[in-house]
Amino acid sequence: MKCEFKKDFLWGAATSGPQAEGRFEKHHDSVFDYWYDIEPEAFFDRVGPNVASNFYNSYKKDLAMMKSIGFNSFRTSIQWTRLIKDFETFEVYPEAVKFYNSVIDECIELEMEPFINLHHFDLPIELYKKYGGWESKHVVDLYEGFASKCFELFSDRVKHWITFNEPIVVVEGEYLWRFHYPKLVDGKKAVQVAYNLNLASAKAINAFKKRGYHKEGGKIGIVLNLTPSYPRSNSMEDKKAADFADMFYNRMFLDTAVKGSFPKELVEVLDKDNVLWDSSEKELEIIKENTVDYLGINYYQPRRVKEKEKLYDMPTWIPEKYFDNYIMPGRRINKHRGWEIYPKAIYDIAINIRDNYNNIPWYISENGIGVEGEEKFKNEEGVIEDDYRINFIKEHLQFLNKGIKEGSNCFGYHLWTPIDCWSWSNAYKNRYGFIALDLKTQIKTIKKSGYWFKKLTENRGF
Ligand code: BGP
Repeated sequence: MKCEFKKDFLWGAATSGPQAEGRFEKHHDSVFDYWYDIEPEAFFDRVGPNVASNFYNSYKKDLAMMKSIGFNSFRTSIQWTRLIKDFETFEVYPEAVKFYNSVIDECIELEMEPFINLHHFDLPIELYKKYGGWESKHVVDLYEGFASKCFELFSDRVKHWITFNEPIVVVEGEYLWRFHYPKLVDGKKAVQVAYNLNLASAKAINAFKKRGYHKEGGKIGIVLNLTPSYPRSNSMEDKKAADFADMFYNRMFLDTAVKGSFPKELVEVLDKDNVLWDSSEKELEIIKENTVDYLGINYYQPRRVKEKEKLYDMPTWIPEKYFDNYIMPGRRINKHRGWEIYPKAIYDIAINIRDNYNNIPWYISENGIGVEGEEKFKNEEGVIEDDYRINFIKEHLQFLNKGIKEGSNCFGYHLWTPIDCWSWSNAYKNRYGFIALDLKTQIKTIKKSGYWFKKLTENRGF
């Protein structure tokens, strides 16, 4: 059966400022810049974000390469730590404005719709040190100021804005599971951070609305990494456990973004456990009134869940008090990243959005497979033959297509990522791109999947 997509479907890929640009001419550090400076051994091969894929210097060539493999859209992010000179007054660095203007203009010139994200885990370290970062409502207001400055500077040309990429990762990485600096385990703070991130997104949307950018054709959304939660069995206990995981890891952001309120049952549990966030009527009203125009969904892996079996003996509150993760026998796995491959979940997401989230417009903002040691697949012409990536994309597109045919309002598909880029602590271990990067020489070469993608976009399917 032909897997065909509509004419105006968006095709492309996503990266982020901190993972692509490099730290060239950047005067402030993000939490990741700082973490690398103080603990380089935490990063694969001790490679940090200093050069990344050199997008700051090579964006013109890079964007042209992306165009050459069929992109009609592209996502990156504006780094708070590059643009803003003074975090309290929102004074900007003129050279940063020039850089982002030029990236945006280049995208438009090449007819690639720019999707611009405002936060990809890259909080300024100063704001963590001074105020506790996302634990602080003052930082929420500073973020709103930064977002407003971006709208003011670029919204004449940028029509697709994104407030946050994967806010739940800030909560789990920094406050629960210790995979991002400051690597805390603190349930109470985690929950407050989740609330503050929701509030920050709503405040940015409010600012966008108030200044009338919608009238100029602008749209604002959020990018969430959804991990559909599947219970081990149909038992009541397993299902209840999966529901809780879904509530905490997905709906805590999804419900607020689309419906303007937190899942009631989640609030009750957090309250009962004495970890509920500090909130005010006024803030909850802002969250209620400022929902998104569209969603970006990053989909990599499902979450398999079973009822709590292990004794809960954590010194602090964690959501895993109510469920255990379940290693399903026979699951398909990407051994390089340790993530399960389960393409059908993309269909389940499509139907969930159709049925439970007002069929809001959405797109796949990330999907992809990170593979280590791809050079060994190089053919005589020097092209990496990444057939596994082509197959991975095809399988996911088939399920996406089925969801669209059944009425889900999905308008695009972006791969993670256009050009192999730097990852948060895996650095350049696993490669995700359509375009390979030679880290030493910074030479960029289109992979087989890139050539294949061009054909896919020309045929609008396969
Ligand atoms: C997503 C992030 C990306 C990217 C991707 C791949 O969660 O939004 O920034 O890094 O995952 O994951 P990783 O780089 O950890 O392999």
